Amino acid sequence: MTKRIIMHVDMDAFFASVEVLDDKSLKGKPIIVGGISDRGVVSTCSYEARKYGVKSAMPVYIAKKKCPHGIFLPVRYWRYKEISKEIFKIFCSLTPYVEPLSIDEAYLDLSYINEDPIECAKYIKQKVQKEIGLNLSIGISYNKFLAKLASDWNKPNGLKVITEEMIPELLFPLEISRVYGIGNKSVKRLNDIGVFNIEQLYNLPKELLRELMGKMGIEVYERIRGYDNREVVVERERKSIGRETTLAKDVEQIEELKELIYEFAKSISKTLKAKNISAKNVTIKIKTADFKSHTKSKTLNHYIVGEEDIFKEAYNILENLDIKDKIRLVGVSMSSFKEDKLEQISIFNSLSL
Ligand code: TTP
Ligand code: MG
Repeated sequence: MTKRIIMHVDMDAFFASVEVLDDKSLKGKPIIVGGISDRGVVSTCSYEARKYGVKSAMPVYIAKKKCPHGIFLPVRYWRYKEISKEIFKIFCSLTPYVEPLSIDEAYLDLSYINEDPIECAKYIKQKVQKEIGLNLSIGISYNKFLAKLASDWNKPNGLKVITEEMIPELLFPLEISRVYGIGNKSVKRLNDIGVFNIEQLYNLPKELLRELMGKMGIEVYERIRGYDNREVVVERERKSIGRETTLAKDVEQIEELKELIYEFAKSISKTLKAKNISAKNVTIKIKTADFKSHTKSKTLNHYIVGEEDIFKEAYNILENLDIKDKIRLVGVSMSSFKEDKLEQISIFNSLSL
């Protein structure tokens, strides 16, 4: 297999950094985001608060003891999600091979880009800083395990490359819990036999690891030797793309829905185009005043993507529905997608910072 270039990107103190972004007076302060009642737990905290020993998943009442002057804020998930979407757009502007891991973290496979990975990392860092105003840490290596380890290497605002020559020595001093696949139970089992760091782990025979951790033991044995063939899995496309709404007033005449269906078609068409796909299945969903649902689908013999086409097909299905009751909800969705070829682009020529 040819050598891969995998990048792991992870926002710094994500929820807390978004809070600072939205209220500049919080900058440089110990921010603790979480359930604000004393019975809640900490979601995350700023690096200033980490100095006092506050960390994710810690009960808030303990965080208050450790950092009494901390600023405790509630979780505003919708806002983090909003920012996350913008960040992922930037990742996707570099390569279509993006695997989201969580709201603030992703793997990118750069193997197919003819650009220097460090330049790519700088590009992402600058773009996220300039367009959003946040920092992130980036790790680059030849597999997922090492790329993730690298992004965590010198957080916050870190950038670390791990090459083949550095393995295994670079890993030796690290605690075994840093190895993907070694959870709390395995840590305990290994500690019990006197194994605390990766060097000690490295010296264990494969068979013993299998006995201790089953199949995962073999994976761990390979991982610390620099073998990890897990692919970057691009998020599967949604099975359908659609829009629906409950009407402000129940509707009797289909014609009254014409404008709305056109709006739906326009919006769906925009999403399809952004995703570089077309679709050949159109579905209309209706809920009548008696709360009964009706759906009707049609599979075309060609793929469509334009708003006019989607509107024509959707409205046609609607007109032919035999609905006697008043309509209280209407929806249009498209499915059965065809992916149009992903074009590999030279980012530095086509996108300016
Ligand atoms: P992380 O990336 O683990 O943490 P972080 O971004 O806050 O800090 P770091 O600089 O170390 O990457 O998680 C991302 C977000 O997920 C985090 O901001 C809040 C949320 N989260 C929780 O709600 N509970 C948790 O236990 C963890 C670990 C994270
Ligand atoms: Mg993070």
